[in-house]
Amino acid sequence: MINVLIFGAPGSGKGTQSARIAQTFGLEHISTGDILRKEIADQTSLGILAQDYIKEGHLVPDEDVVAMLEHHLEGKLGKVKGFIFDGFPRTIPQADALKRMLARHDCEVSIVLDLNVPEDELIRRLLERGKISGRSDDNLEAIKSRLVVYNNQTFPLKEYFRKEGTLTPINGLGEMDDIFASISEAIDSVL
Ligand code: B4P
Repeated sequence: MINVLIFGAPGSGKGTQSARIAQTFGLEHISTGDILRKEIADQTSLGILAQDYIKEGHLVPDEDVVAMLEHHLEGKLGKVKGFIFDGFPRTIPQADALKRMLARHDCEVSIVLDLNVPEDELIRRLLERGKISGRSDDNLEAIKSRLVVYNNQTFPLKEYFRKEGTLTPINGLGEMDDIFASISEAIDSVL
């Protein structure tokens, strides 16, 4: 199995590139943001819990996101070609949990794509999307909070994956096709 993690700040292009990676490499796309938004739309108990965290730009508690992910992977681990994990893990406890889940099926993280984009461009992209997305967190206040949360809780994962030897920096600035070409080259190198 090949397990690709895409890592980057809000607005770095994780969702956009993950969809193409899934299609080109035949991987299952797991976006914890999309799953949570679906739970909110369906007003499940998880959705009701998650909606205020997301609106404020905070992370949903680790135990809830890990349980949700375990549920989504159930029956698939070891049976599909691989996964592209988009927006998970976002904290060190989540990274440890993913490692344990994969290890139970003799799998591991193959590569971590680290999309780098300057902060002013992240804000520009998210405000632009906010004009049409209807997302509760695509407004300036929530975006600023998401960036603080990213810097405090998610950024330390770079060092975690650097130590594991899987972190692969990708320039996330520029044309989407050019970024995808760099990503494809990186994934090809671990296939
Ligand atoms: P996500 O849905 O993961 O949202 P995000 O990090 O803000 O990134 P997103 O995928 O939307 O943006 P992208 O980089 O694709 O999470 C939302 C919330 O859910 C979190 O804040 C948190 O509350 C919760 N959550 C999710 N996962 C969690 C977890 N594991 N633990 C706890 N809580 C969790 O960029 C998108 C924009 O940039 C698009 O408009 C796109 O068109 C544009 N773009 C992309 N590439 C571009 C390029 N090259 N040039 C110009 N624009 C580009």
